[in-house]
Amino acid sequence: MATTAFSAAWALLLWISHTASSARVYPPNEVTLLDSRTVQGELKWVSSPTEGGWEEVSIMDEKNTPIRTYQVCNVMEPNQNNWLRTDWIARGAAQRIYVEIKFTLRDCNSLPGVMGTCKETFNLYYYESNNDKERYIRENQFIKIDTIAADESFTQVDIGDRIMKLNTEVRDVGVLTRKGFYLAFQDVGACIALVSVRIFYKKCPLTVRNLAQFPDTTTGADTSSLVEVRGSCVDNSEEREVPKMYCGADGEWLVPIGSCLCNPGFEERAGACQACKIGYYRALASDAGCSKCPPHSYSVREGSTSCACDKGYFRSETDPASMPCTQPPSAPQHLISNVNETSVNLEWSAPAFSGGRQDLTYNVVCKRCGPDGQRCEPCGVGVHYTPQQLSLRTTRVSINELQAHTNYTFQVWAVNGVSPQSPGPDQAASVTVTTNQAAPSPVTSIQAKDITRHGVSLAWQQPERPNGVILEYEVKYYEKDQNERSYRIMKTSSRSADIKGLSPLTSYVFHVRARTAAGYGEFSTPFEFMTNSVPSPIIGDGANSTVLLVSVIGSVVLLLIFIAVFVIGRRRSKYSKAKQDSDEEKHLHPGVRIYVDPFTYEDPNQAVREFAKEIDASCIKIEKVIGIGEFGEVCSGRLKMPGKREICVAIKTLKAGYTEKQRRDFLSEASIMGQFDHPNIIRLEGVVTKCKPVMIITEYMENGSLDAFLRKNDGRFTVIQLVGILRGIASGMKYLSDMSYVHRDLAARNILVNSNLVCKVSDFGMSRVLEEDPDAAYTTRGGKIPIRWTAPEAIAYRKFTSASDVWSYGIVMWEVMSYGERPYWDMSNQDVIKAIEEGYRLPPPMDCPISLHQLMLDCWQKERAERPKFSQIVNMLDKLIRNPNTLKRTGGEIARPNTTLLEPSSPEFSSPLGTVSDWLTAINMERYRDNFTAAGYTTPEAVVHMTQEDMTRIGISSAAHQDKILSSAQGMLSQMQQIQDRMVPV
Ligand code: ACK
Repeated sequence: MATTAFSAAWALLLWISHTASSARVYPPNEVTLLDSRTVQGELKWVSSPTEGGWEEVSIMDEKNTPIRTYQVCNVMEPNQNNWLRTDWIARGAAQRIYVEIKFTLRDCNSLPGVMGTCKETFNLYYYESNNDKERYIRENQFIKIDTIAADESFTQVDIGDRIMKLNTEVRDVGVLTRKGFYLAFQDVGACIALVSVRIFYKKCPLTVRNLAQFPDTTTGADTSSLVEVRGSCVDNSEEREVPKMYCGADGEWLVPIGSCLCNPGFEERAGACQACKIGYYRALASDAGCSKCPPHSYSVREGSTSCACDKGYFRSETDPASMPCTQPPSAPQHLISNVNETSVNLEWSAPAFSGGRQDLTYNVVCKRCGPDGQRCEPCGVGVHYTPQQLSLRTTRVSINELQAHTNYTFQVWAVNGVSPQSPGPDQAASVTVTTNQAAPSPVTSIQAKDITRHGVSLAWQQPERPNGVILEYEVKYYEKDQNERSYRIMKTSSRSADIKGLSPLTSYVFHVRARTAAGYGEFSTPFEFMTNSVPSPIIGDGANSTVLLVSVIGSVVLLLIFIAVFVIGRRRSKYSKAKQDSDEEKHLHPGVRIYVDPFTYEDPNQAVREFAKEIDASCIKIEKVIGIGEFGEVCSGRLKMPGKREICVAIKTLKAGYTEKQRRDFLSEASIMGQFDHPNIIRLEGVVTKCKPVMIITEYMENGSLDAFLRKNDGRFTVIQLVGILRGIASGMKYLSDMSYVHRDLAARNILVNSNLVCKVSDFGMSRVLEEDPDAAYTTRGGKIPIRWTAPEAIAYRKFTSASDVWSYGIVMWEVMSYGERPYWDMSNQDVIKAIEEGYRLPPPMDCPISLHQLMLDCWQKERAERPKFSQIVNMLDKLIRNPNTLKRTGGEIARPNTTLLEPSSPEFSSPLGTVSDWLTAINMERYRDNFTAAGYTTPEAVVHMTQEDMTRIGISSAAHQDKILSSAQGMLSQMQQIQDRMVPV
């Protein structure tokens, strides 16, 4: 047909000019299924009608490559219906396909005489099929994709101006389900040239993000669907968090999540993990990148995860890889010794070379040598080191309880974290000393035999450390009422003495001391008893003074009553010796000095001279104020006594304008402190009284008071560390109670803590105790008392004893275990007194082992005689430290309670949440564990309902033990009920 041929010729002319230079490069996120321009040879698509409709026309581009096009231009004839159908196109992985058609289309207005017949659109169809060779597809089987119009049509004038007229239209179709499809173009009377047809689908192309590789991923069927893809870590990397991304419908990756990290020894470079270079390392996947080997270390291969130490340098197991390699320290320097009878003080200075580390400590080795200084052997366990023998952080140690007149060699070893790795000899300084002659230690264990109206036979043990041959013993005795104003002396070479000529029914005090060539030892602690009213002795060997007192009354009936009371008392009390009053306790500890109240001195200055060393003010350097005390500022500073090392000290000052009474009260603390010598009591260095300001100098405690220290370190310590703190305080308090000193204001705020976590009891001021303490409140009797820390009998009628100190100690335990919480929180003092009176006690702090809370409850027994002694508390804590399993069981978290949440006091309280075994251990009845298990009582719920008969039935015959277990079970039951009551119904 003439019109068609004409039209096609100029349509193609235009197309070649436009597309000649276009290259066949597709976007990376498109996968082409068909491109008509790349087909070699004829396309041979199916035209209908076969004649006069779509016609395949080959043309050449400028590179002489043949291109296939289809044209139709029946614009002058009405009712055109020309179909062109492609070959079968395999769908592949695609679910949604895109059809890109490039075509030219003639503007009907530019053609004369075609009005009514010329069209400017064509239709696009598809048909899905699994059959790649459909021969005949009916028109109505095709599904219409769209009617396509030209964005640009052209006229004769346009051609002349060479204006680009090629149209590009893209349509998409989904969801495809069959293996392939056919496309069809329907012409209804337009003048069209199909220049190219490209069919493609979209994918998200392979990519690497955050060191994870994501594969080629075909987009979803829907235009809005996202396909979730999991990435895999690139070589030499590992997953930190699962890497994921989403493939969007347009072939873009979206929302990267998670990542991979390069393995140790590798670092990220250009999206890959590359090995660290020689001389570099990377220890952890979380480290930033490869780092240069730290000083004194090297790496010899690529990809190192650590650097080896240079020869002669080491790293401890806990040193991080980034730390330089270090060396053991050199020997301590300037080791000097100072012999004091059978004690030796060693002092030294730090090694010249620390090895490059901060964890320097010292170990002391003691060897006892023969008279010629040869044949040395280890000193063994009898020797006592202060503060300790091993892992010393200080540069001094005091070694006590050595043998007199003996040669010793001491070595002080400097060690640090790499000493164990170093093959070379350790570095030590050594010194050889000879101990001096020393007087014997005090006589202990005095016993009275054959007490009569006028006499007594005494016997005693040889002193623990005689330090030589005992030449004789001296017995000093006097009537108790007379004090030491008039006393008598008796000497004997044996370990007994018959004392005669005493007055009947009179209390006497005896002291015994031993003498060697070195002189007299100290007198024993006082031994007291009363003479009889009957002429003949009635009590035999080992009688104690309390029982003797009863014998004096001479009433057998009374004696029996006493014994009965005593026995019942023992059965009721867990702490068997607790029956004695604190005043009596000192008799159980012969060998311990008794504290002297400085206010009993007529001239209190005399007490200061006796118990406190006067220090020259020029030896003291005040550095800074650390607090305000009742009498003036408290400072820290340095003390340098002639011939001694400089030490850090705390300095309490007496402010100017003081009265004589204030001066006396201020210095009374020094007179009291100066009498004490114990590692858990703050040590007095001395006083300055000869010039102003008057000062009290004590050892410096780096961590200040315990309550503030605990609050600052909330939750940072292990239970064992906390029990260690409590053990120290209990040991200091045992010492004070052995000396018959009653503290009256034991509280965490009055405990000081040094840099080694050692706790020391402080604050011994006599007036201060009740006047200055901010926690002390006036009672109805007018005195000031720290109510929350004080035992009920001390609040009610001022009965302050070591047993009331034990109550306060229980409160300190609670403060320690709760990291400095205020006892009884914000309850008023009146409410506290009332709650205690009604039998309520503080509950266990959070995570507090039940064994410790049990000990607190014991300290808070209403009857003071039922409370444990400090010696028993120390033993109990030692036992807990030795068996840490007993500290594992806690009662769980108890929230900050109101009054109703305080525990009702139960002598054998135990948490209902524990096992039967734990409970038995907590109440010291673990011996019956098997009886309970065998009888099937395996849960606390079963135990709480047991009766006395049940106890007998399972083989617990002791009435005392039955009582104890039943009362504890009762406590458990009430605890269970309380916990149920506390629960909020949901
Ligand atoms: O809690 P702190 O730091 O510890 O504040 C008070 C303050 O002085 C007033 O008493 C501190 N303090 C008292 N004695 C000593 C001492 N020996 N070593 C260190 N600090 C002390 C106490």
